[in-house]
Amino acid sequence: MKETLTNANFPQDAEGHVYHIHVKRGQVANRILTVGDHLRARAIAKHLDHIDFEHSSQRGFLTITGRYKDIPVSIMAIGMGNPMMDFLVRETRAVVDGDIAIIRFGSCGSLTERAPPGSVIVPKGGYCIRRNIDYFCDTPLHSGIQDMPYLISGTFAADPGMTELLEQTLTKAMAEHQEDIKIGPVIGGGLNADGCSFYSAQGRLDPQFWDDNTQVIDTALASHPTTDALEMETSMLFHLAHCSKGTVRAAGCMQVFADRVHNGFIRPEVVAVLEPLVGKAVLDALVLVEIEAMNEVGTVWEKKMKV
Ligand code: R1P
Ligand code: URA
Repeated sequence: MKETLTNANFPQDAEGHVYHIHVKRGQVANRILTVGDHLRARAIAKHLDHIDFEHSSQRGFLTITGRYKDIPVSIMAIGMGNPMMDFLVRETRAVVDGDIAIIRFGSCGSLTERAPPGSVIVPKGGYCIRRNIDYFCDTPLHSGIQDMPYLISGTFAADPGMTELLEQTLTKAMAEHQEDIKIGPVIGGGLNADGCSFYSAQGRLDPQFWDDNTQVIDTALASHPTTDALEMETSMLFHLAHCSKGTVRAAGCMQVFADRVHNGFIRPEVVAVLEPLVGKAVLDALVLVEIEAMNEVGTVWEKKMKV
């Protein structure tokens, strides 16, 4: 940590940089495309008209801000897991004026034959699967849930309008794709599940650990039979948007990497075709979202008058 921070409740430095993402007002746009992987973020940033700002924080958050089709957007890589999404949503909320539209573009495991590796899932909502620490601890504090190794939450809806736009731009991009490598289809209308772990909470068996997770996917599907995707951040994004008092709108899509039905995995040459195409389609959807952009005076994307 290099800067002097004030306010233990919401630490910021003297210039207004937030603690972990290390951006200040005017460096993040009202439209945000977020991914887990830094290389994915940099590859998508190649589609921008130009880049006005780039910063990689000490805590591993990458922010790239510029314009796409002349509209200010930020592409932000956050790493993996629910807490990273919490940092993203809260710290960007603190430095952006007005409403925010966030689309996450991740990778996932698929629970449906309809979405093999190479396809893209656009969930209409999501929920969380959490390892129940009380089940595994020496002396449980809570009665009633101590015999459940995993807790399945209720659902949070994605923004319906943004989700529809995303499905449209993705479907169009897939239809226009003509290379030999087969990708698609786009699968919408189902749910995403965020596991709190890539391993135990997503039902991966690991003999090195006590996990009691052979039933976790079936248990989740019993409550949420339309679950298509398993990953780690998108449901948290929907949850935080739901709790943002109406100021954050969110949608998400994920490229299917892991086939959890037949136990397969996507090949690198398919990712090489799929990822840039989906990234561009997400940008196309993001700039169509109707949202009032903040006053650009003093921002990194401010258009300077030629003198
Ligand atoms: C696990 O491999 C990671 O991949 C998925 C999961 O949500 C988790 O973050 O998304 P990203 O590819 O965006 O990181
Ligand atoms: N990301 C996940 O979280 N799970 C998978 O199975 C694949 C990608």
